[in-house]
Amino acid sequence: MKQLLLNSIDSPADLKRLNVAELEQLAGEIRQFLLENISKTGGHLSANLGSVELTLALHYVFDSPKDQILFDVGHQAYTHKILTGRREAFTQLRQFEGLSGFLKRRESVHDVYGAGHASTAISAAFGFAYAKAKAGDSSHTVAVVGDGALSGGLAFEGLNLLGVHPENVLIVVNDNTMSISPNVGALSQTLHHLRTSRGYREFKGRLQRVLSGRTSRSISKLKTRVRHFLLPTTFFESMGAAYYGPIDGHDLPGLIQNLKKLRNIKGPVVLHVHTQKGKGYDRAMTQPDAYHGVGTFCLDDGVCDATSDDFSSAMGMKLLELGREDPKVVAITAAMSQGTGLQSFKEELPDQFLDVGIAEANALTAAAGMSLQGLKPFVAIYSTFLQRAYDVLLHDIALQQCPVVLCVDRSGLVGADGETHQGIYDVAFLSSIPGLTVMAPKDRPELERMLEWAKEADFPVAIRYPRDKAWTINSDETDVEKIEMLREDGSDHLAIAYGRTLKLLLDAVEEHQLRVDVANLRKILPLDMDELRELFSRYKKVFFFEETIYQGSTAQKLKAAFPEIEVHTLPDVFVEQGSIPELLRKYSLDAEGIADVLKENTSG
Ligand SMILES: Cc1ncc(C[n+]2csc(CCOP(=O)(O)OP(=O)(O)O)c2C)c(N)n1
Repeated sequence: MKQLLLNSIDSPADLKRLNVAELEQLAGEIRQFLLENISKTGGHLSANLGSVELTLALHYVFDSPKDQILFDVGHQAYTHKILTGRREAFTQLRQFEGLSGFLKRRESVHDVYGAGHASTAISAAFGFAYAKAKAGDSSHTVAVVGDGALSGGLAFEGLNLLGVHPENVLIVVNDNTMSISPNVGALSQTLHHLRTSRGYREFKGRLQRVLSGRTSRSISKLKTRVRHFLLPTTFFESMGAAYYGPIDGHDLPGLIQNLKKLRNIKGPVVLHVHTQKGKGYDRAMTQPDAYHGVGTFCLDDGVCDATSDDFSSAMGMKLLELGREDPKVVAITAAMSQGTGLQSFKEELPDQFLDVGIAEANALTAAAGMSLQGLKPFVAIYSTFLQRAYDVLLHDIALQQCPVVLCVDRSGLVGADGETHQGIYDVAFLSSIPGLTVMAPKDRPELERMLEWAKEADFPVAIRYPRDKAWTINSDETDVEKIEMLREDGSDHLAIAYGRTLKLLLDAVEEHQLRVDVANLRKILPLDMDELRELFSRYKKVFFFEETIYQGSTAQKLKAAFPEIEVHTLPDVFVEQGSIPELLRKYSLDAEGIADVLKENTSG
């Protein structure tokens, strides 16, 4: 398809010159554009295919950036990026120094609020509207929130706040029935009921006919009154917001008409929009979860099956084995069963599996309760999303010494998702929690042994592993709580690391034939200072490498205890997007960077 209209759209103002038929043509062109580009760069496919008309209608009716449109998570905002002057940057989507896959204030004045993590838009929109009301600014504030993001506690807190305030916020609930996997929870059932209730739809139709001709304000009031009389109050109404919908989120004229009507209603208003995730690409429509986030792929053939050789899958397979052997093992996810490798567990042992929705603190607190009743919960969670659960980890799990196991996936650099998703802070915040044991395997067999070991532990354990292929270094059987010597050839230099960095360190030593002894730290919390002191005392010089920010790092603790050692970490910054090798290169934590440090110190 030629992109005749799309090529003339460089800002929302260009959009406003089009009529509805042209907008519909543009929606088709945008879908084609998304498919062509995402298949070449990778990115979030299904959510973006599903939100094309909704985003067009929002930019058609509202006046961005004066009116502020906040997208929750931001992974579904590609059409917004296209319409706000960033079309040509899509060849560099999610690439190093390229266009972000999420919303970023630095990237455009139209990205009024940055995002990457879910469920923030309603609270943030309240904040915008509150401040604007104080300043006498009458522009509109819109929060676009998925049904999945609504399962997060922060979204409920936002609604709870908004419902008793007069601030004008339009919340557009983009309901496609999917989180990444099918959405879960009671609210998801409520949305389903609203979408499918025949009585309600017929009633709406009749009411619409009766009311045609009245002003939108009086329609709104009358509708709510009649609806309350005939039907149970919707969830949103009981939270103090006016509720409209559900409407078809691919019907541009309907969307435009409704948005125009609702933009002038005072107070919090919810517009429930029903969309289809993956719309316009058969494979994504039938498997929206497999096409949620994709790497590069061929449009004719679709994406290949997910890799089964990474650390996430290795964790999932081992946990499945433990779950088969012991019915007390429970696997818990916060809406990430695919990404954390729990899909097979979910299918084979559904009675031992729990998806709590995008609710990380809820996952950990529920696990705490289970563990005190004799179950053995394993919570598989990305490092970046564990940030949401810091308090409950400290207050519920560590303080009470609940024997919960945290499988901290994608710890370290994560690549193309960028700043919002890097797993480089967990060492720092986990270190500040007393009573927590944190392990980091060097390879797949060690991950499996740590999972076995953690299953028997009667205290909380976190096992952190990277987003990477699960390699095997050896099949060592020594105590996983002790430092492992991997190379000892009489050198007076020792290099020590853990996890991915250890693998890169070994690569560096082998590729450059460096004469350095190598040790695997394995247990990064609590550090056994006596063991370390004894080890370090045998060497003239010790180097420590770690893929995390410096503040709060193991490196910082080691440096404080042993000032003579040399440590290398990431700087204390928000690390940008790029492939993991590119980022490791930039920060000299790849095999080359490590080799440079060691060569400089060991030559001569
Ligand atoms: C706090 C947090 N946890 C998990 C995620 C991972 N995640 C990204 S998108 C998504 C699903 C969002 O579903 P929904 O809001 O319905 O949007 P859709 O993709 O269906 O359009 C999840 C779980 C996240 N971004 N933030």
